Amino acid sequence: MRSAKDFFAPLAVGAPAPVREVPARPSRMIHFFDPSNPKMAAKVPDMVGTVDVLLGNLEDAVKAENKEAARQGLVDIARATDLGEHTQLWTRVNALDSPWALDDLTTLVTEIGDRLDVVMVPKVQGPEDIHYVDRLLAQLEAKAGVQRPILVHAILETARGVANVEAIAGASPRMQGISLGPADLAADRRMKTTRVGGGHPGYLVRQDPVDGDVEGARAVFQQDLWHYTIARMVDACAMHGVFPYYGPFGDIKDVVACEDQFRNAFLLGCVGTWTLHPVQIAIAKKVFSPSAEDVAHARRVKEAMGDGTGAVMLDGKMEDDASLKQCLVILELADRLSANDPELAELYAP
Ligand code: 1VU
Ligand code: MG
Repeated sequence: MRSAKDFFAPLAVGAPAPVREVPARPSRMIHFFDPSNPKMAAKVPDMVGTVDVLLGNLEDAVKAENKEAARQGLVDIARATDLGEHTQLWTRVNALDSPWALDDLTTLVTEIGDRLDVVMVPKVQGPEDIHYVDRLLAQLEAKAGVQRPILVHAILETARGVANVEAIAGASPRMQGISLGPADLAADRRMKTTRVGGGHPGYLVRQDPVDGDVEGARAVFQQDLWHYTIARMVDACAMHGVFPYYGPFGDIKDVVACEDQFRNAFLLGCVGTWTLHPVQIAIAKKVFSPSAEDVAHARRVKEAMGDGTGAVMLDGKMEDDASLKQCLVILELADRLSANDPELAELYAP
């Protein structure tokens, strides 16, 4: 076990000092693109400023024969694209047990380490995976003269990863966040779904029989397959001061269910989601930006609560310091988003 005193010391001579707090930059949508796909790559410059995060994906969804082209494509895009002030550049490298991960990390950090904000690591099983990446990144940062530490984001997509989620979240000061990876997780758990995220019509609760008539009409309520994992991930992230995210929603055409899934995650504490197709970007922006009504209500509660202690009645409801704290979460988020987005600043204006 590392001493607490050493936790914030660089892991290689010449590497930048670790961050003490994860920068709370907006990351409502982590937009995936395949840097080896010329059509997608061509769209990247126009997406700057319209998404919070552009993520050059090197892992699953990139064909094995395109792995090297994707890696080089990301280097070229990072060098050629002005990302402005408000769009971050992330990557998802290949799994640590794959033949590509070492070259992914080595090439990206030495070639474009100063442009990369976050490295997403798939299929993280436990803190040992983060420790490995932590040390390697420090060595590469030192070699390349990178001035600020590259942060690490873990995907929660194995049963062992879920069992270790608290240890993963606290494994390194580099930890930026964790995303739910429902598709690989479902396979690893031997769930009997065949989808990428979202619900399942078979996972339900049925109303009790009316007057004992089991054949009669009874309402069914579809349940959320992901509630347990998201809630557990949110707690682990909150405990360690890192950010939780929903992951992929594969039914691109079902924009309604996509919005529902994103909103469930938002309400439970997630700060953002992956977007796999351009159509999901506006959904993520809408869901992960608080509504004007919630912001106005939060402001009213703050005003009514004065010094923040005691209890008051507002519209027939009791408000106290606990509801005030929830309102402050909304107001802090609204302020952060408004700083980057004049449209939201206007929407949220008192
Ligand atoms: O109009 P054009 O032909 O010029 O362009 C197409 C298409 O190329 C483009 N487009 C995208 N541009 C930027 N980023 C994207 N992610 C993106 N996706 C598509 O938009 C135009 C319209 O596209 P489309 O509606 O015809 O869609 P396609 O059939 O071309 O592509 C659909 C898929 C889903 C295949 C594509 O969006 C995609 O590959 N998305 C990323 C998938 C991904 O990253 N998967 C890995 C994360 S999920 C995971 O790991 C667990 C399952
Ligand atoms: Mg996966």
